Amino acid sequence: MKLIIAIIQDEYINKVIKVLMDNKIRTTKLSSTGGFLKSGNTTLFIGVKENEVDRVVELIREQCKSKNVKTENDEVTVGGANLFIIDIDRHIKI
Ligand code: 2BA
Repeated sequence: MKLIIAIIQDEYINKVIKVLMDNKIRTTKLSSTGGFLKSGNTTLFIGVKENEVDRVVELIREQCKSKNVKTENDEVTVGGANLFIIDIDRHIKI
């Protein structure tokens, strides 16, 4: 099993959640804040079988895109989604 930790910019979150629900992908949604820009984003925990990872990544990719944001003295490219995919030893539901 894999855990996808997906940090999604707030403007895309409703579309991402909808597409995950439509595809029967389970998710847990946490409110989060970027350390650098200090603006709101949303972190999703998505537990999936290994063979479902690519499909979930594509579903998210179809909904999100990066954009340039001006800061005080600079401009940064903020990813619409930043994904971290990690191995899970076990999932226990009690
Ligand atoms: P923020 O930390 O608010 O970062 C927003 C954007 O600012 C980043 O976009 C990046 O382009 C830039 N940035 C971040 N830290 C920087 C630094 N120390 N110096 C210069 N520029 C910097 P993304 O990389 O697409 O990240 C979007 C959001 O995803 C981040 O919001 C953060 O909440 C999360 N994130 C990205 N990479 C992460 C990581 N390695 N670990 C944890 N969270 C991460």
